[in-house]
Amino acid sequence: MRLIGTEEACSVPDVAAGLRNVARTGWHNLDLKLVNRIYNGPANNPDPLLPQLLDIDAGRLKVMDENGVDMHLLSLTAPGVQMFDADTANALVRDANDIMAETCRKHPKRFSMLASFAPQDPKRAVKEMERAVKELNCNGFMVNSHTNNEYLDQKKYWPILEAAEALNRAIYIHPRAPSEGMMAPFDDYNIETAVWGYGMEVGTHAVRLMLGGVFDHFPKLKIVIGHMGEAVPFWLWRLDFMGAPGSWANRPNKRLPSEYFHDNFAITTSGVEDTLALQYCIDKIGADHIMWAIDYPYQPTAPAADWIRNAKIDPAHKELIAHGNAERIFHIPPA
Ligand code: 1WB
Ligand code: MN
Repeated sequence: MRLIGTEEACSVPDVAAGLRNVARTGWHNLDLKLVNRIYNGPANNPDPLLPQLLDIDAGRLKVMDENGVDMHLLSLTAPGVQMFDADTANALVRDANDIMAETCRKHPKRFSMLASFAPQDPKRAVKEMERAVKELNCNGFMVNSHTNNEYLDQKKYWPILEAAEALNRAIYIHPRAPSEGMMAPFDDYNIETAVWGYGMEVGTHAVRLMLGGVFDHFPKLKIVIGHMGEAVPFWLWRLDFMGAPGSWANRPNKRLPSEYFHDNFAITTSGVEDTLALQYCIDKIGADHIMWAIDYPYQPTAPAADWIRNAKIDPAHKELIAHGNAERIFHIPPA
């Protein structure tokens, strides 16, 4: 069974150096704890994640080979370029996309890529998105949730959504730590990252897109979220009850949240190796909307690969989740 991991993180030297500089500003931002640990460690004792993030060749291929993983859909790791000023972010994003594209060209059967863009300047973001599809042949886009505490439902970002729809490429919304307005109860418990805060952040982003009426304007726009749907599938019944058109929330959405979720979203399993949760998602949103992912290098490859191979689910569903849906949604040629 072909295995395509769809949320596999990487970095490039200039972005890592840029994050090291950001870590040294003393800016009070919830992502800085993680950025400090990974990018600003002592030179003689770097965080072990850093070399794994930077290796998009032999070392990574070895781990993939040892575990029967056919392909990584690469993406620039969180917080991407979203903590830099617009000019720095734009220069870095081109560099990162070029480097990812180079490794995809070198190993076309092993790597595919989600291109990044810098939402700080939507006009230039659209240019980079167009370049990434037309010149780099990217498979989709990656964005790390909020940018300067703003979400993509805000009108100034709609050109980005419009471009993704026109280019027929999905936007993967990966987590970063919750935005400033909801920092405090995550900060003191150190739960701003994958343990809890990431899911709250992206779940909120997804709800804002649905209730903001974004998909009424961009009906073909595809959004992908990880971590078994960041709890949104579990919440759909209540979202419909409380977030239906004309209901309490009184948002401009024309359809039910679950209708948007079905038509405009797909999820990945990244970091959630829980067969019961997977079966629930299959029953709730359909096996054709779910893709397998490891969350390399933040989670180990062996248990993620063993889990999907041995999961007691319908074998036809398993083929879709392991590779079929990724091939369709991310334009990856079948093996
Ligand atoms: C994730 C986890 C992503 C971690 C990360 O990017 C870090 C994830 C900075 O769950 O997608 C982490 O540190 O556990
Ligand atoms: Mn991840």
